[in-house]
Amino acid sequence: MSTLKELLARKIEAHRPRIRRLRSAHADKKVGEVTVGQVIGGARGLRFLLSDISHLDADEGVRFRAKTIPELLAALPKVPGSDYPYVEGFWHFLLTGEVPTAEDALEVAADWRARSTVPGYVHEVLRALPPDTPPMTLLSTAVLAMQRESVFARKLREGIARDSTWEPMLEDASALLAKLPTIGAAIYRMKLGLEPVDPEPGSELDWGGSCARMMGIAPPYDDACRLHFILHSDQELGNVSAHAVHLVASGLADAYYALSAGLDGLAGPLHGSASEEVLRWLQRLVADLGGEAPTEDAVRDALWATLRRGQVIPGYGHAVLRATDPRYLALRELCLKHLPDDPLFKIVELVFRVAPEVLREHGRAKNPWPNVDAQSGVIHWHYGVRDCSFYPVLFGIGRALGTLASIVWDRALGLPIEWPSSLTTSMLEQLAEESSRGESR
Ligand code: AMX
Repeated sequence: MSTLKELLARKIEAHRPRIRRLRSAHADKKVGEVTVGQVIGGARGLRFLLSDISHLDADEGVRFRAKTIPELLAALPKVPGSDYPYVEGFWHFLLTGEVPTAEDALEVAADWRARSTVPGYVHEVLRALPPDTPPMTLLSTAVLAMQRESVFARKLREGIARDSTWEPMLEDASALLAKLPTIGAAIYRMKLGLEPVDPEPGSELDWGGSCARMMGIAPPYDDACRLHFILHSDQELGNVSAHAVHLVASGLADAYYALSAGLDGLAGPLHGSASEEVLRWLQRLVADLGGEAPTEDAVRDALWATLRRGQVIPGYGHAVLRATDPRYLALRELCLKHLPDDPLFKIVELVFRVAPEVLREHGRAKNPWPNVDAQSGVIHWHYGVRDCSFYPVLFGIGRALGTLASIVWDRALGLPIEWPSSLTTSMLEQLAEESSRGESR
């Protein structure tokens, strides 16, 4: 057994009594109330999911295992020669809540490297799809195509004890994570007409660095990948992709089915493909300027023109956050270090200065501040990733970390199949009337 798995087994044993006690002694305690607005408003603010992997505060942003992003980046062991941590160490941290040593990170790195080769049939499946198939569809298809490899599904068929299901879930999660950069890079290369490659034999490169290299991009893009994957890993459990993974796995579907579903959820423009929309929006602005230097006034006009067309400003707003996304700020720091003079980054900075005030004046968005996607695409663009439709793939690779860690814990804690109740419109109207009558009495 690896030291990570041993540590995780101990953590799970220590955690199980807490859940058993909550179930047996406190199951009827109230967490909150549900309003009609929440039922028809996307369950916003409804606290009904359990996740110890990450938590999102409206003002402070995400905390991974109780650490803010700056705390996390400071605590995790760094890749030698880099200011950024091993994603492998982050995986250890997400699973166990304990800050790993460099040796712990290297143990995961060696495990993932050993399983990083993607079965040949996956490349054949991808090649069989029409050339205009979007990269996100290719990623989700590749993950689903590998479902036949699932150890979890096989163990279930063989009749594994419920308490032990987290072990094959961890096995599948590790096997999948090991291959995701290889798959992502293969999709990127395929769109450029290049053959897929495996990580270089004998290479000591970490997961993030290896993804950059397989895409054919030199350092410091390695750092951009490391940071990007960590920041996109999770954002509590209610967001579309994380919830989809958790929901599908709650029916005891394996990690391949669950992650593929989560990636499908991530593909929408209000969620994971907003970074792609941001890049398109910036390019349209540059084209409209026809060589003129961008100014605050030009950006303001472009923002208003977008809003007047009834469209959203991509990369701005958030379902939960009510402040600038700290993930945006972490990526901005990387931009200021590595690409301060990039023309698109300069426009992103202009948008940052103008958009909050425009959105406030527009008066619809509850949060006028930028989210992670306002900043991420410009980094990939700078390093030569010109196919914006590929950006959500990079988001998806990162999102796999948090969501797969979550479903390992879901099985460890024996969480049941999810089924919140629905109401009809008439029932809601009746409830609303009864409540109004009660208030006027
Ligand atoms: N530009 C213009 N209008 C916006 C807006 C934006 N960036 N953000 C929200 N609004 C509008 C909504 O469309 C809604 O309009 P309506 O009253 O006509 O229906 C109104 O403001 C209230 O919405 P909200 O409660 O503030 O947001 P929400 O929780 O419904 O949606 C989100 C959140 C992210 C989908 C929304 O802010 C949005 O569409 N942003 C742009 C797309 C984007 O950046 N998505 C990425 C989010 C992060 C991620 O998942 N990667």
